[in-house]
Amino acid sequence: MKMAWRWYGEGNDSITLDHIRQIPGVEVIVWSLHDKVAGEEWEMERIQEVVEQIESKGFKADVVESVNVHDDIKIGRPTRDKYIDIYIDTIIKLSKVGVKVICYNFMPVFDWTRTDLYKELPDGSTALFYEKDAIIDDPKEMAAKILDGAGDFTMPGWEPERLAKLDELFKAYEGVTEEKLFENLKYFLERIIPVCEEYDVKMAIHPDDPPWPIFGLPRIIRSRDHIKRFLELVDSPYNGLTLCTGSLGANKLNDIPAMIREFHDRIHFAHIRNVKVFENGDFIEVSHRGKDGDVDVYEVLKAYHDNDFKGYIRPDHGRHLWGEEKYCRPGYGLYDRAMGVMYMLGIWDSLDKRREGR
Ligand code: CS2
Ligand code: MN
Repeated sequence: MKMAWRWYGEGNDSITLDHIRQIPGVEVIVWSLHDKVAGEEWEMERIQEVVEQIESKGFKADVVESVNVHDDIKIGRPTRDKYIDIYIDTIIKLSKVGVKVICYNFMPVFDWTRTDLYKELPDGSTALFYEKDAIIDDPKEMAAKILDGAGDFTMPGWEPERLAKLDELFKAYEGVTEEKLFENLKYFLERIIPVCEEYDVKMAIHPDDPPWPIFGLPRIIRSRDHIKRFLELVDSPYNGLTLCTGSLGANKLNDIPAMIREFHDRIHFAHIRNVKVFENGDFIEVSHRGKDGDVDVYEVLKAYHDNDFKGYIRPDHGRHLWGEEKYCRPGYGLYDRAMGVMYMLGIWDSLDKRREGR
């Protein structure tokens, strides 16, 4: 296992590489060119600049999250080939600077969706919250609410440029059923995976968050059966998973340790996040400690450890603590995620010792 940390880049994250250096055990920085919208070309100079920043502080830049997929690819429009060519160009460039894993998602229109970015927990901290009844059926209104709540930060997947064209996008998705979305994903994978094999870059799809359809749009990476079907679309180790316990964990029917035991050889990147799911289906993100929520983080890590997991692990969202919500990105503060790293390393180290029979 290699411990990783998501960093939004210089001038785009209140947390610096020097902060991250002081968190024990973090070896890899998960990065991206966050100003790039889906379908835009990534210039080699920009890529090299970030990789140099990361490496100059002693980290590896092995994981990119995300290279976003243009909606035309998800919709299956004729223009998709042009965008797939650009995607392939980015994969090849990233391989040249030593990137090993690319995380992406295939959610129509939106990335993760929440109704409140700063919901107060009983201990006074705040966290991302999803209230089923507060999902506004009109996605435009919902988007405005999310962007308003995010303050000055842009939210990945909720870029204002894209949202300005929301009506048009929703129209284009008419007729894109779950079946069609699977077909379009297969088309995309059949073109990119041979390139990934040649250049040794593993693709790792992120599950849908929340793991059910919203705004009438289909979502296809959300349960064991959906994931199995996905892996069979192109049966190559390069067609793999980012297994996010927070996304899948919002549906209590998902047995995440069992999924890890079944799919571990196709999991390249593990996102560890804990969520507390309420009776009515609402959920809130909580500390990484298993007892604080409904994700049994110990069993999750044990499933990886038992299978000698060699991929990357990062703490996913955390709560905002000690006033940091004033300046950190929603879900991406320093303190709770740093504690999450230590909690995970504590479990991992003790599993190592147990294996040695100590
Ligand atoms: C991330 C996702 O913040 C998060 O929950 O795990 O936004 C993730 O980066 C994307 O879905 C991957 O494309
Ligand atoms: Mn995640």
